[in-house]
Amino acid sequence: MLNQEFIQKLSDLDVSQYMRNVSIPVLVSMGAVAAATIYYLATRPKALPPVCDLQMQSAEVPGGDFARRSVLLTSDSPLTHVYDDATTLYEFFLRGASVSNNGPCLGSRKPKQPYEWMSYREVIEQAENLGSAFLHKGSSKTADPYIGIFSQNRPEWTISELACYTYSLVSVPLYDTLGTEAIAYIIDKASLSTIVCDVTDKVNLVLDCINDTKHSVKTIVLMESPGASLIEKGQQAGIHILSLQEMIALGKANHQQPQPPQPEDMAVICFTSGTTGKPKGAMLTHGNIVSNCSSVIKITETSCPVRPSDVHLSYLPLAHMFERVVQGVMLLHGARIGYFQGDIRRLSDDLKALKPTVFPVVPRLLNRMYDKIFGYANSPWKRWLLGFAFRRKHSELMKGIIRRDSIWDQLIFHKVQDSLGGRVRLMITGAAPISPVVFSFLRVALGCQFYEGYGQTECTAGCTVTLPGDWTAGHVGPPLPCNTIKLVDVPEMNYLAVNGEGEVCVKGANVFQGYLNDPERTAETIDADGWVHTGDVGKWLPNGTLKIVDRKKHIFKLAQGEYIAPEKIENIYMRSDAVAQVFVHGDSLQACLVAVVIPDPDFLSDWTKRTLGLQGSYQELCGREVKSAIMDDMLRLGKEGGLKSFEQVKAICIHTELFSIENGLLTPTMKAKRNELRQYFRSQIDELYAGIKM
Ligand SMILES: *[C@@H]1O[C@H](CO)[C@@H](O)[C@H](O)[C@H]1NC(C)=O
Ligand SMILES: *[C@@H]1O[C@H](CO)[C@@H](O)[C@H](O)[C@H]1NC(C)=O
Ligand SMILES: CC(=O)N[C@@H]1CO[C@H](CO)[C@H](O)[C@@H]1O
Repeated sequence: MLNQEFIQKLSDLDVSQYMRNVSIPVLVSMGAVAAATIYYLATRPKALPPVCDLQMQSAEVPGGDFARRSVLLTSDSPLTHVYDDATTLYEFFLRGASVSNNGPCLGSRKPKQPYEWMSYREVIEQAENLGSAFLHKGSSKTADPYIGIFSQNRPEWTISELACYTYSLVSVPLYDTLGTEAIAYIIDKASLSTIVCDVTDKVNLVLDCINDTKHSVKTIVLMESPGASLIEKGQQAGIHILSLQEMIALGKANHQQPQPPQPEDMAVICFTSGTTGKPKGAMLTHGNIVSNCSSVIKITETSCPVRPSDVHLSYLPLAHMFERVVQGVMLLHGARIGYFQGDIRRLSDDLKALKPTVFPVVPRLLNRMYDKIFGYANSPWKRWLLGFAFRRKHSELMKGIIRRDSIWDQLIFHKVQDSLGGRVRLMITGAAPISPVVFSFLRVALGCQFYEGYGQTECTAGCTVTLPGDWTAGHVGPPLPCNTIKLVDVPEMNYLAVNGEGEVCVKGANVFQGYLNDPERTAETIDADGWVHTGDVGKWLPNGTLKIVDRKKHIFKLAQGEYIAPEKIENIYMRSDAVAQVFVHGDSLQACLVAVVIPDPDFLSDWTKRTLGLQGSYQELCGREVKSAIMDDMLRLGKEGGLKSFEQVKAICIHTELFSIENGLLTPTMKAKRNELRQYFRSQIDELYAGIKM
């Protein structure tokens, strides 16, 4: 759900300065390094205590299918909520208002201005008015509960969402990377009658989607003032277009008492698109989302409790459950949510203005930070120093010490910490796997509690998360307290539950209610006993944590009978600075693998200058001479990453257009559409194989 452009722009965070200012003169000799080490050892603070015995982080549930649960639970029944007065997202806001004593709730800023805040009460009041207007326009819990929200993250998004919850209505996020066809499908599938949009372009997009005569849309609420021509265009399609302000005034004049939801009532229909077929609308209840939030709270309650003084920067798409859960945790505790300006290129400026304490991230952003830090450590001395500082702080981390005030922070890491505002104390990465090397390095460099979660929309974003105290990388932690996990045999890939390996299946309070009006695909995902089958292959580690090792679907046999999991190989090759994207291909008719490689437009010229002494434009460099150098680099990384020789590619070709959602080669969740890629590159692939045979 994170669109391509968005993710690419994440790389524009102002990390370029990190290494330029390393105070080299301070550390002119080894003697100084030794002195610094002694100072650092002398000032070392206390360790953070682990939440449980780290040697056994999950427990087997009786029943014979080797399912496991969190050891933070005292019984086998999953956690549903933490606070008795907060069992729905509506109650989350009320509790936030009370524990913060009506403190600041949602904030936004204009360019170069400080953040301006709305209090909890103001948010709740606006939401009541907006929700009353939804009812006035004909929405109701029983007859017409779905409200579309089609907007970037901003306070009005959250107000619209709360307006739904206040009257037991259901929010249905839309996002533009879905494409018009999918949006039209969703509007129809959910029979949306009201859609809240942030800008005129999105209203036009909706109007384009539904321009046949039969459609469900009656009202479009625009967060800005609609122009006369837009209103007229709406009228022609039988749709009333009005501004959010007008809508709120309408609700104020027709105010209704809140009709709060129950935990088992629907809260969100979260549409996700798979690698094939139409989008699927996962139905999530208040109870689902509350249970997931509660797990996060349970896990961090001693090590890093969220308080009203905490601040979260909202920039990851709200259409994604990951961000929604983080927001829920903040609101419940009366903390503040500041929104980015809507332009990811200004994120670094927003970070400095807001100084968040909680910062959720995605691996792509972390990879870029890591690459840039090392990219600017451009002399052997700086690299050595960076490595040395990392090892010192890492050994401290392994003893449970997390801090930002060591000599290494003052000399080296403070730049990267300052680029996030300097106050971040809690980070979570999710949505995709992160390399252990990058994760460990940034944990050390950022000096805050930094967790990795794993999961999918069908279990409200998460089903495992790493625990406080376990600062090792290379696993995704034990099951959340709100769900159990079992691994199910995948015999064709030789993964067996008795060996602690198999397809990850999840059951618990966070598991969704099925896909909206889609019993067939619901049955494919959630079995009769309530287990969601994720398609990921996992392995239990001896200390009860889960490691994701494979994917069930994308696997094939080479001609000689060896199984290949191409995504694993691609993830390894992608660590090359020169490589932005790679598609590894093979099939059972071939004895070896080939790949299509897209060199990295941002990094290729640096890389060729460094490794080959070559300069030139991207297009020039992508000519023949870089190909073999890139392939050598990939093979080197493959070897380091433990690939067997048949898992290494035998030939590659260079392509210069990134795979994207727009050109149909990626899903809106940024996963490769392997069938499409195979067809698209058919002739290149055939040529590569022909070249190998000769
Ligand atoms: C509907 O949209 C299509 C494509 O956007 C356009 O070609 C067509 O003229 C539109 N029809 C109406 C009735 O507006
Ligand atoms: C848990 O086990 C894995 C694999 O054996 C290991 O890498 C990791 O360090 C362990 N975690 C802890 C906290 O010991
Ligand atoms: C935190 C969150 O986003 N919610 C999910 C629910 O549970 C885990 C815990 O964090 C997943 O990462 C997701 O983390």
